[in-house]
Amino acid sequence: MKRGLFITFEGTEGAGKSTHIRLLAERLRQLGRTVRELREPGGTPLGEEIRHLLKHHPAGRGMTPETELLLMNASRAQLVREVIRPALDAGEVVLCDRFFDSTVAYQGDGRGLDLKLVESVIAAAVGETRPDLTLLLHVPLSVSESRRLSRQKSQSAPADRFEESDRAFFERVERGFQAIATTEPKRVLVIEASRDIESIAADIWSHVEPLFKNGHAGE
Ligand code: Z5A
Repeated sequence: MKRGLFITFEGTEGAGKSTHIRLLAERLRQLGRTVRELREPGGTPLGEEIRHLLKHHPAGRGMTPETELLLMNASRAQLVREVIRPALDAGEVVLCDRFFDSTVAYQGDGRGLDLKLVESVIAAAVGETRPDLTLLLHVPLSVSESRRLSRQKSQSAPADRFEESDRAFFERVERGFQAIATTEPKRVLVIEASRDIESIAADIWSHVEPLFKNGHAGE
């Protein structure tokens, strides 16, 4: 069976995930690759509705961590089956803005849910569909906060339940991401993302290009 390449981008808010997915997708398309840009939660019509519930809907106020865990993974189960698996089977490159590592970091470390429970729900959502490579963009919390504030000033963004969390929550999330990188160094690469955009993009490309040269990604 032909198989594409599945790359996920992780990291705290404003770390640059969307920016670098866009730049990498452009570069790969120039080389003739078919690229899917996805985001989580979301990425399917159903998933986008779930995203709205999770982030913006007034009914989400008071959402329990368990509900949050299940909704994130309901969106993911749909995305994996409706989009990611067919795209990979067709030999495409799938770039996803967040995937299951975010659940471990946010619902596990951030919200304090039992990590075994978190992992079993993730397993039900993704089965054998796992990223080939995860790029964990790391910025200090102060950089994440200032990028968020400048975005809030420049756009009239709707209230976001996650952005209302306190600093201690984001510190736990960050520690969660670092623990994942330590546990899975082969899959998860930490990219220092407080540098200029061009240097980060070059760094990312230096990790992605060999995957194509080694014939890892078919099309
Ligand atoms: N969540 C969860 O709890 N559990 C899960 O399982 C999953 C998600 C999948 C999704 O929010 C929320 O869901 C998220 C975690 C939770 N909540 N939080 N917090 P989202 O998708 O709306 O938000 P995000 O993933 O955090 O994305 P973001 O805020 O848009 O950040 P980003 O994509 O990493 O950054 P960006 O948009 O590329 O850049 C942000 C700004 O910084 C922008 O103006 C850029 O031009 C600028 N930027 C980027 N790079 C640089 C550099 N290098 N220098 C200067 N400026 C830069």
